[in-house]
Amino acid sequence: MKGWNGQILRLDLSKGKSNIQCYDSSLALNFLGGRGFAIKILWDELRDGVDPLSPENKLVFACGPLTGLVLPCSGKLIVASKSPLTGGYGDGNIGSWAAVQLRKAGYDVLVLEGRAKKPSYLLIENKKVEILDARDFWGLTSNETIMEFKRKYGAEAGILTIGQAGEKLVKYATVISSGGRSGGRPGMGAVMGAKNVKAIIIMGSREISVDDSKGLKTLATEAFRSILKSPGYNFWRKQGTMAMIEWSQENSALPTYNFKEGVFDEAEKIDGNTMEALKIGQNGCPYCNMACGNIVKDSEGSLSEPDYENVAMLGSNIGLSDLQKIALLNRLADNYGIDTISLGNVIGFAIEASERKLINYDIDWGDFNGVKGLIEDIAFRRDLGNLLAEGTKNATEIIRGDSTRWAMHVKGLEISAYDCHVAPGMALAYGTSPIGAHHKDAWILGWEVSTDRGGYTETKVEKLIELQRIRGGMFECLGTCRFPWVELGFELERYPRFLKAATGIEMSLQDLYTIGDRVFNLIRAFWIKEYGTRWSKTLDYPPPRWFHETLTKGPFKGAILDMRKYEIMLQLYYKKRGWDQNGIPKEITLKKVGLEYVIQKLKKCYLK
Ligand code: PTT
Ligand code: SF4
Repeated sequence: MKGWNGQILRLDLSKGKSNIQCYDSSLALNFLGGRGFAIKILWDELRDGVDPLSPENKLVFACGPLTGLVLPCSGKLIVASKSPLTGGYGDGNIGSWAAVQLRKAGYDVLVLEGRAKKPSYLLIENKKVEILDARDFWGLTSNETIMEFKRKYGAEAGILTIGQAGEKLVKYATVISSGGRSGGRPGMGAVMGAKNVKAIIIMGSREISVDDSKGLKTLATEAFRSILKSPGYNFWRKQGTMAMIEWSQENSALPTYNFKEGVFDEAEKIDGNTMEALKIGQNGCPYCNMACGNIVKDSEGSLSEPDYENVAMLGSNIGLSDLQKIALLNRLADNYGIDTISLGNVIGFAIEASERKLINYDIDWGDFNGVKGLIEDIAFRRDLGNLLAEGTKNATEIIRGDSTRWAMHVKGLEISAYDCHVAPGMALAYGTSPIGAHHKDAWILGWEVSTDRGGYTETKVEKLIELQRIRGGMFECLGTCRFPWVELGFELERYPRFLKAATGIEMSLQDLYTIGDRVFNLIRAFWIKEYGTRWSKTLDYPPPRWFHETLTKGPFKGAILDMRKYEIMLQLYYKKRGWDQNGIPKEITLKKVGLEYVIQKLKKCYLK
């Protein structure tokens, strides 16, 4: 095969052994790579009901056929596992030189199995694979770990690491890669910590073999140029995702006070313009000329890379309006290796619980020092931090009262930074996201705002499925960043051409969407198999707060989601996906997308 390396590197940490598995073209043609490979491996190999933090769970790092090629934004890697936060399928998309190096070392996928006997790090250098003692590095922040390993193995080494939160099994700990990139919101860092793996160092020296290297070069040159020439490019380079603060504020979607409101009175103090004034540098993933990482100095003078999600969740959502202080909290999250979205949610939840006197803990909106201390307590699982380290959904089971009404999650994964009081389509995107409440599979909000904001329409359901096919399907499987398309209007038609030049295989966009549907159905089957009789369509509902509490300010004052209409839209979504009224894929659908082998297991799990 060209384009794909055709090899999976497996490490059994319990036995201290590695082996290389060659896979055949049917895996590549049916699942493409990245998320497709990850869910196929987890479906085929995990025992039903496996404890996510046990040695039996597997942690998969999967590249796509475009990962690591000199093409725009191709340095992306999927990190996936059964999630300790949600109990379902979990993954994240991380920009990293480790992605490029893994492909150059000759592999498309790395699978970690078992558990190392002592804290370890993995050294992968082409065919040489070693499990080494990491006791000297255990307890270091992610940044310290990366610096140490860069000193030891050189600046070119691809590095993936966890911070202290991963070591302490915080349920929303992430994997951090060099340059402040973080991935795997549903606790992929905790799975790595449970395997006793502090870091993975990857160095490869092979050329990734492609079908038409000359053709690929021509396409790449054109593509990089087209990004540079796009009208939005200069502004994007100035603000990146931070421009979204102003947009969300204008459109009443900025999460404020634990998603009570969609506007924040002090939004200007935390927006992209304020960030521009503080900006001292720019960072990016491999082979990217968009470089969306904005570097600022935080309130202690250290460097931090605030993105929209980080600032909204650790700013307006917790009532904090000092951007440099927010940047400091963001740096702490990166250093400890904690997902900022879940973190901003659990902190907002804790402040609200304190306000309602459901917990005996003194913390208020915008209380920077209190929040800073709480983040440390979460990372090290101290006091209240130990409970919050379990995530909002689990915390409601201890805190009780009416806390389930304002615990902002779907299926256990905390909501990303878009309020949905007036966004039924976005609420459905969260409800049906394959990993719990994340925007990555279908950020329909922009389209919704510019078309039919309040509508619960069939067109909206169709748009949502289209976005899930492109974002959650095609991009997550190809192994490239979606931002050139999302932010700068880069044409989707370029991707089948890249794929043809890389692999020699001709696939239309429609073929790629069909793979996306296969992947989506297999992920859904995974959830249902794991949840068994606990599965219910209400798991596809957004949090009750948006149905029961109106906005009290902003352009949509008084607005609320309508549960009856949401249910109608959800049923329409199921129908279009070929799922039954409980959201379970029908036999005919599974056959249509080539997942016949799933049927028996699904029936057994759901009916038992
Ligand atoms: C992603 C989620 C996001 S989505 C953000 S900001 W965003 C937060 N970033 C965090 C961070 O930083 N540090 C931290 N400790 N926690 C963080 N949690 C949050 O994680 C990310 C970019 C972004 S920035 C986005 S939207 C796009 N996402 C892509 C995607 O999902 N797929 C794809 N093919 N391309 C994408 N391009 C963009 O990549 P998760 P990254 Mg991330 C520091 O990982 O788990 O998916 O959560 O990967 O390399 O940081 O790039 O406004
Ligand atoms: Fe990474 Fe941003 Fe470039 Fe995407 S646009 S590859 S997230 S730097």
